[in-house]
This record gives sequence, structure tokens and C-alpha cells, in this order.
Amino acid sequence: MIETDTIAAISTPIGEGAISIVRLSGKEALTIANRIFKGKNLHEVDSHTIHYGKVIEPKSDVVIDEVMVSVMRAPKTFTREDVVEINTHGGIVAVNRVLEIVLENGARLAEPGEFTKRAFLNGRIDLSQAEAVMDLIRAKTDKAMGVALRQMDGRLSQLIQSFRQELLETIAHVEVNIDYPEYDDVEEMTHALMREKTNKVSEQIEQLLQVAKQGKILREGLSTAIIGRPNVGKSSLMNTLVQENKAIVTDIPGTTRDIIEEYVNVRGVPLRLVDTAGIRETEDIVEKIGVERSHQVLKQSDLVLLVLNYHEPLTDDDRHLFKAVEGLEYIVIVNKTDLEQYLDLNEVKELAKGHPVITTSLIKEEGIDALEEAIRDLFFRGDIESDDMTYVSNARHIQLLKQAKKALEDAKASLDMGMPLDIVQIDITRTWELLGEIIGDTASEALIDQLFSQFCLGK
Ligand SMILES: Nc1nc2c(ncn2[C@@H]2O[C@H](COP(=O)(O)OP(=O)(O)OP(=O)(O)O)[C@@H](O)[C@H]2O)c(=O)[nH]1
Ligand SMILES: [Mg+2]
Repeated sequence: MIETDTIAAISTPIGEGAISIVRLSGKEALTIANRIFKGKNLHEVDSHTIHYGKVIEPKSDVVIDEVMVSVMRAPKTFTREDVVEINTHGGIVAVNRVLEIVLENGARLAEPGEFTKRAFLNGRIDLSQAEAVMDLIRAKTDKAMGVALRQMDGRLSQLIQSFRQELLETIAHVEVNIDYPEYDDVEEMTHALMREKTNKVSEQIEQLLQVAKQGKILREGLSTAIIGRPNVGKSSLMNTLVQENKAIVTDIPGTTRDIIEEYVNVRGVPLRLVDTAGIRETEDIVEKIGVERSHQVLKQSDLVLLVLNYHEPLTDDDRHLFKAVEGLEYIVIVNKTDLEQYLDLNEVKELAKGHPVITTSLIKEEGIDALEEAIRDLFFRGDIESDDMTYVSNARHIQLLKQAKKALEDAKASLDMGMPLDIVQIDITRTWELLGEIIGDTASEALIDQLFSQFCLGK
């Protein structure tokens, strides 16, 4: 059921600014705006025009603010309803007063995301596009924004649609074979063909899931732990990457005792950097707790920056750290190259087992470029720049894609066991439905319509 009441909300961030916007959407948007607006009759202006005037308190005629009002009539609006945007003076007071007046005069306060929800209910965008709008608002980097924008213009939807189409054709073939065995011009749906189709879609879903990991990182930041023995320069590394003196740096080993977190963007890769207490055997109670926390952080990281000291030979504590990061994504950073070398770099490279080893002098700001590049390469391997990639960045979508893939695997297993095709078809239909949930279209009526429109059985 499509709602018809008129909603209103402040559409700009709350705070100081040159202008703020109160947005109205719904059947009564123009009438309500007109009631509180002095300047022009908004019912008589052209659609998609903007007008100067004053917002007044209708009963007392008291002027609330000097405003510009944009009028956008349905259906060419974001919600496909009549939309009015009142540009008020910035700051908190004016815009809140205008919103109050709007609400007193017939609008209802919008729920979070309700404008977008209406755009979906009114068929302007599908569910994945609606979610992309939310992602766009929350995007933390240019790349994350690019991903959201591409999703919003429907690339993910198109891809999902094409998978569904493929599955639907398969289902249709089987249906036709069962219901109309006398139609000999309909291609026999053999097990082999069914297997081919399920494999194809399954591979494509897998590809999407692989890039999904990157999408998630773009949105939430890669949790990145800086670990190493005391005094190797972990906090210095944090400060260098953050370009601020966030963490305390001293020449006393065991300076960092607690976890420090900072959000930083390294060449388009958002990192949630975590500086940890230096890891070593210790009797100091406070330091011990810090060391334990460092181990916990390590377990939850997507990426580890393992820092070593160029100026000291490798210790057992260092070797222990190499064991601790086994199986994780990590980069080894050999710091303090401005000092005399006591570290055996060949041994380090051997222990690193192919993981990147970068040498730096944080004091002299050397090697930082190479480190940033290594971080970038590790996660994007050079191809994230390509514009036509579709990232799945939404947890709900990823979940559904995984379920869809599982359903296809069930279908393949049934095929391998030589099950009848109408049994296999149950899993294929389930996949089709799961994919439909991504774009918010699961009506089984659509399935039936599609079947017959494709095959023109009545001809
Ligand atoms: N010579 C030299 N000194 C450095 C370099 N990087 C950091 N330091 C110094 O090493 C000392 C320790 O640096 P921190 O960044 O506090 O080391 P940390 O690993 O965080 O130490 P804890 O918090 O105690 O575990 C400080 O005196 C830094 O100035 C470098 O590249 N060269
Ligand atoms: Mg420190």
C-alpha cells in the first residue's frame, strides 16, 4: 500500500552552514508550503522552479525566515510525489522553526530514509538502488562514493536481473517440457544443459562475492593492526599515516599501553588503524594487560603491519610475532634504517614467506610511499580503478548472494545424483527468488507472466 500523507524533514546536516533545507513530499506538499509562504502562489508556478519569499506563521503573520522555495511536481521528482524544498538560513534555529511550522500545518515528520522508501514504493528505484542512496550518504572516500553511485544508477540491479533471466529461462524450459511434452520444437532440457546454466550463474555470483570484500572495506575501513616489539616505532608509524601526532611517542619502551584507533585514507583504501602496546614478555601488570589486548586486536584484523627494528638483531619476541600473524594478510615494516644495521634482512624475508617487506625511516620520512603502495596493491591489485566494476557493498546483498550460491550448489548436487529435473528446479527457483530479494522483487506472479511471455504457447 502506497502511503499518501505528506512527510517533511530537515534534509541538510544539523549545524552551522550557509543554508539549510526543509523538504516536503506528498500530495499536500504544495498546499502546506503555500499556507506558510508569502511571496507567490506556489500552486501557480511552473514545476522545477525556485521562488523567493518569506515563511510566516499563518495565524499571527509573524515572519519566521526569508527563504527560497523549490517546487517540483510529480512524477519527475525523487519520490515521484510532489516535492517542495524550502531553503532557509543556515544554523539550527531558523530551519527548526520552519520545520515546526510545516508540521503544524499538515505535514508529518518523516521517518529516517522515508523519502527514499517512497522512491522505492513508487517504483522510481529498486531496493538495491535505495540502499545505494544510503551508502552514498555514508561514503567515507571518493571510491566508496563511486561504488554507491554506480549501484544507484542500477548496475548491480542489471547484473542481478541478468542472472535471474538466465535462471528463469532454465526454469521455463523445464516447465514447458513437463507441461507440454507434445511441443517438440521446445528444446529438450537435458541434465547437461541445466548443469551448464547453473555453473555459469554460480561462477558469476562467485565473482561478485569476491569483489564484495573490497566493497565492504570501502565502506567500513580495513581494520589494520600495527604490532611489534616495544620501541620499534609503531606509534610513530600511526602518526605518520594519520599525519598527526595522535599517539604518544617516546624513547621509553612500553610507552603505548592502551589501544589507539584512528581512521585514515591511504590511497583510496580506508584504514581503521589500531596502534597497540609493544608485544614482549613482561612482568609489569599494566603493560601485560596491554600486551594481551594487542593479541586480541591481532585476531580481529583484516591487515597487520608488523614493525621490526633495523638497528637491532631479530629477537625471539620478533619470531613469535611472525608465528602470530600466520594466515593473516600482513606487511613487514623494517624501521629505523637511518641507524646502523643489526638486523638480518634475509632472515626477515624468509620468515615473511612472500609477504611484502618494506624498509622505512619514519624519522627521516623515508619508505612511506612504498608502504602506502604496498597497502593499496594488497587490496586492489591495481584493478579497482576500472570504472565498470560493480561492487556489492551491502551486507544484506552479500548474505543473499551467498544463499543464492548455496542454493545453486544444492542444485548441482542434485544434478550429480541424477535427480529428476523438476526436483533440481526447486533449488533453481529458490536461487531466482533469493536474487529477487536483492532488488526487492519476489512476486511469484512475475514468474508466471515471464514463463508465458517467453514461450508464446498460445500461438
Ligand atoms: N632513529 C630513528 N628513530 C625512530 C624512528 N622511528 C621512531 N623512532 C624513535 O623510536 C622511539 C620509539 O618510537 P615509538 O613510535 O614510540 O615506538 P612504539 O613502537 O610505539 O613503542 P611502544 O609504544 O613503547 O611499544 C621514539 O624515540 C621515536 O622517535 C626511525 O625511523 N629512526
Ligand atoms: Mg607506541
